[in-house]
Formats: sequence, structure tokens, C-alpha cells
Amino acid sequence: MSTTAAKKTTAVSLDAEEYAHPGNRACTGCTLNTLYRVGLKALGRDCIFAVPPSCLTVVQGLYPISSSQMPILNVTFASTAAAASGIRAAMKRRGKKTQVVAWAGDGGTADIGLQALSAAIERGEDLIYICYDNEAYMNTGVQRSGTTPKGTLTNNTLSGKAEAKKDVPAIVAAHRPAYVATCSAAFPLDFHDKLLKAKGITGFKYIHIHTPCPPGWGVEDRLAIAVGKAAVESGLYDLYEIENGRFRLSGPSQKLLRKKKLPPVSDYFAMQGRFKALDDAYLQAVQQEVDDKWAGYRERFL
Ligand SMILES: Cc1ncc(C[n+]2csc(CCOP(=O)(O)OP(=O)(O)O)c2C)c(N)n1
Ligand code: SF4
Ligand SMILES: [Mg+2]
Repeated sequence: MSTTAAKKTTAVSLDAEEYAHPGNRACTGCTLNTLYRVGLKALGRDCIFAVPPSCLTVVQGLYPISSSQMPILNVTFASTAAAASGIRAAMKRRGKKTQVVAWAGDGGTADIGLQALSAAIERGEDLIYICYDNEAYMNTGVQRSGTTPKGTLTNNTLSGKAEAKKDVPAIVAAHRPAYVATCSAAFPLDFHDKLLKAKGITGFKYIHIHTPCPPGWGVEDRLAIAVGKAAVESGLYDLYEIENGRFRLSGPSQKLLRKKKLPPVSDYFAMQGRFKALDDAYLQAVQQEVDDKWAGYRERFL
């Protein structure tokens, strides 16, 4: 199992080859699009994807007009991790090391595909599972999912979602897979390097990515990256890795440990139309939670 910290990739050292063809049907400003392009560079040509219905199927396109140079199997919602396990078994049988990657949205992961995901982790399948979390069912017009934050306006939570966000990386980590990481689409090179690391580890690898979606979040296209950065830099959304059961803050989140004061989380919420229903009491409660969490991190890691 490889766990050594590799040299960080920069925009200059990134693989110059493009595995995603130019021109696809993503919305302007879609951060999934960037993740996809950069993710393919980390994975390289020898990989196969299992992808359930989602915006990623739109970005990739359907056979025979696909924007990816790698093969994609479009699978049913509930079966992503099971289908990926089947592909891996077939590859093994043929003596091939081809990297199998399940890549799904939050609806396909936190809700509809959760049992197949849990079973595949428990079996210790040698797979990479990527969940891009745009915090709703976006492809069908913004309906709430298990990872939609409390208070969010969606087309079926018209006065704000009543329930809290499901912590999927924590659920996955409770299975003790080989590797768990969280990422943000606002830091695509951090995602690139975590994916590269996952490729070098045997066993089940899970990467969860906070993925701003301009139309679904009520954000101007040009601000999609800024809003993703605000989530991380305010300390609301943490980037971390768990290897062999050991948790560590990583990349941009690790740098926050030594900062005396982080920007208020209200700045992040104020940037987005989907949070218009939040009141001051709620914002203060979230701020308190974030402050307590970072006080705990500082005690533990400094
Ligand atoms: C069994 C089944 N139910 C519903 C749908 C309709 N559907 C297609 S994409 C989608 C939304 C998926 O949401 P998510 O996994 O979060 O991905 P996103 O669209 O946000 O990228 C839904 C509900 C479907 N294709 N199959
Ligand atoms: S709806 Fe959101 S996630 Fe889907 S293609 Fe558009 S910007 Fe990307
Ligand atoms: Mg989604």
C-alpha cells in the first residue's frame, strides 16, 4: 500500500494530454466539468468508468458521441458500486490491471446507490469511487438529496430543507476502507493529487468532492470557484484524508490551522440564492459549530 506524499502537481506539471474532448453539454461555469478534465489526467488512459444517471452522463455524453477517451459503462442508479465490482472482476479474470472508477453524484451515492456502495467497501473491492456532491439532484431540475444542507431552497423544499446534510465520507470511513479523501472542485489540483494517490493504493478508495453548481446554487457562473473556495476557507467544508484509519487535514484546509481568524461562514451563504431562507439564528448556530470544530482541530493537530 503506497501512502507516501508525492510531489504536488501544478498547472504547469499537469499532464498536457487531454482525455476529455472539447465541447460538451455542461452548463457554463460547471465545476464538475473541470473535475472531469483534471480527473482524467490523473487516471490516465487505462481506466473504465461506471457512471449512473447524473449530470456526469450529460458531460460525458452517450455512446457513440462521448467526450471521454476512456470507456464508460452507464449503469442504473442503485448499482454503480456493484457494476464497478463486476467490471473489476472481469478485468482480473483477463489478467488486466485496468483501473475501474465508479463516478457518481450525491443522489446516486448518498441515497440511491448507498447499499451497493456499502457492500462494495465491505468486500474490500479494489476500486476508486468518486462522488461529486453538488448537494441536490441537479440533472432533473434541483431536487433535494441526502447531502443537501439544512435550510437549502430546492424545487421540492420550497421553504428550505428541514433535515441536516448526510455525512457520506464519515459513513464510508466507518467501513474502514483503504483510503477516504474529501476535495473541493475549487481546488482541482488537490483532487488530482488525491486521485493519483488513490490509484497507487490497493483496496477500496473513496473521494468525495464539494462541487458548486451555478444554476442549482443560485450563483453567477463566474463565481462558481469563488463560492467553492469560500466553503473551504471559512472552515465550513473540510478537506482531509483518512488512510489506515488515520485522519489528517490536507491541502488548503491544513493551511487554515495556523490562521487566527477565518472568514465568517455567512459570507459563503450570502453568495448563493439557495440559502435566501436562512435566518440569523441559524447562521450563528452554524458559525458556532464551525468555531468549535476548528478549536478541536487546533488542539489535536498543532
Ligand atoms: C431509477 C431512476 N430514478 C430516477 C432517474 C432520473 N434521474 C436522472 S439523473 C437524476 C439526478 C441525479 O442526481 P445526482 O446523483 O445528485 O447527480 P446530479 O444530477 O446532481 O449530477 C435523476 C433523479 C433515473 N434515471 N433512474
Ligand atoms: S446542472 Fe450543475 S452540475 Fe449539472 S451540468 Fe449544470 S452546472 Fe454542472
Ligand atoms: Mg447531485
